[in-house]
Amino acid sequence: MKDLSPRPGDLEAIETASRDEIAALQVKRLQWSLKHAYDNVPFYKSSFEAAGVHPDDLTTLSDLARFPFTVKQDLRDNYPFNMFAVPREKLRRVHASSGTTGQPTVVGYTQGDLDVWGAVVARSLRAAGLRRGDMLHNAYGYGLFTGGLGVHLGADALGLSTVPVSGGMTERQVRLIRDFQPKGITVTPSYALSILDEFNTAGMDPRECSLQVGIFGAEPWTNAMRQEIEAAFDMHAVDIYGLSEVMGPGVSMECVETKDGLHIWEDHFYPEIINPETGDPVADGEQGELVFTSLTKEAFPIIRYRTRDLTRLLPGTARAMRRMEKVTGRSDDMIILRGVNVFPTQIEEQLMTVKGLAPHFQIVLSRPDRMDEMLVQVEAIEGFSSAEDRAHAAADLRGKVKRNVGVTVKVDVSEPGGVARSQGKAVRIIDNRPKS
Ligand code: DLL
Repeated sequence: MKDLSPRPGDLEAIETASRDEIAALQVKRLQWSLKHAYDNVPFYKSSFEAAGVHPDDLTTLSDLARFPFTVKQDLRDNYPFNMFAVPREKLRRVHASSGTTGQPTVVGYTQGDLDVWGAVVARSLRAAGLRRGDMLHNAYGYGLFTGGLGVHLGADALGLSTVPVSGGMTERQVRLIRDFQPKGITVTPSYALSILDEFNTAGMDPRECSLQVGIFGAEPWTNAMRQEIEAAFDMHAVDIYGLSEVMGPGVSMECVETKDGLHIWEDHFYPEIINPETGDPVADGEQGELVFTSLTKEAFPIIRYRTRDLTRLLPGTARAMRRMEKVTGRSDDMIILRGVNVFPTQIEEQLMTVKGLAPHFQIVLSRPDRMDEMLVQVEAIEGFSSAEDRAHAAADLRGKVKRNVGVTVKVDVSEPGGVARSQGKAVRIIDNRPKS
């Protein structure tokens, strides 16, 4: 793999600032953001008042813990535009969640917000090793989802040659990578695996392609998956994180030279980790739920937003700003199977160590006999798909999940191609349990 580390002069001043400088900037920006939200969004005025706090009460970073949380339901209750702090005409962009699980949530951006978003995504792409003039194949979906257009903004700000291919039409993805020779690809890790399959189907060696770095996010993925993708493509694989409510992609980013968790762009997004049960902040280094407060957003300030993503905060390494550990899962995705907490990423980790299995998987939950059951659907790779090989792989995976995750599961190994493919965010859990 090529060395993509930054050269002297590549970084912005804030990326090497002292903790004191960062904290001073955060206090100033938090004061602005709390006041902006309170003065312009009736929801925040009433939620602050109900909690007995006023924006003037914040004089140090720890005062933030006195302010109330914001949760997804608050955004739904204020559908579509009541969370905005600027008149509708000041919006230059609106994005929204797909709304498949209820009322969609809507977010908005002023021109100033789009400029900041472009700047943090540009910083993220640079942390991945891309530089002005490089070509980027952007396979995140374009549309209401923030992935495609968010990355595109940052790629423009950095000065990349962007191919806005979006998700889907996998054959064409491979053809364009072959013909255009991009240096980087932005895509969900699960869709990257579909693209990888397509390389093999087309009889092309992915290790021979031009890609030097893949920038993967929008869904959880493991370090085991990183190794698999890096080996298959002979390229770096780095993690990008974000969520629409806070901005979109580019809230935090892993640096290609260290690959040790994601640096949070703390000059724009203030992170906290809380105990999800009590809501109390926990110390850096401790696991819990990630909470964000926006520091500079104009159209859609967000105060103490509970992401439901589970991680912990770690000190900065390649950059001054703190890191968050790779997100292992969302509290929403946690399966409680006979008293044991299981995340899909734990199944992924085990699956990657079983010979003869492809990295695609889905988990089907059912309750045949008042007891929950988990079926892991996986598939064999070519050359390992005889009935005997598949039975062997199933037993191996079952044993590993039992020993290392602590739960008994059923495993179904299908022929190659048997598991549904993702073109964006993978659907990992199919819940067929009766709704209680
Ligand atoms: O997924 C934004 C994004 C686009 C991030 C492209 C990175 C790349 P939402 O659709 O609002 O926004 O979904 C946000 O996706 O709360 C996490 O649960 C999950 N997520 C995003 N990035 C990662 C990641 C975009 N790197 C939700 N690792 C978040 C694990 C991630 N989970």
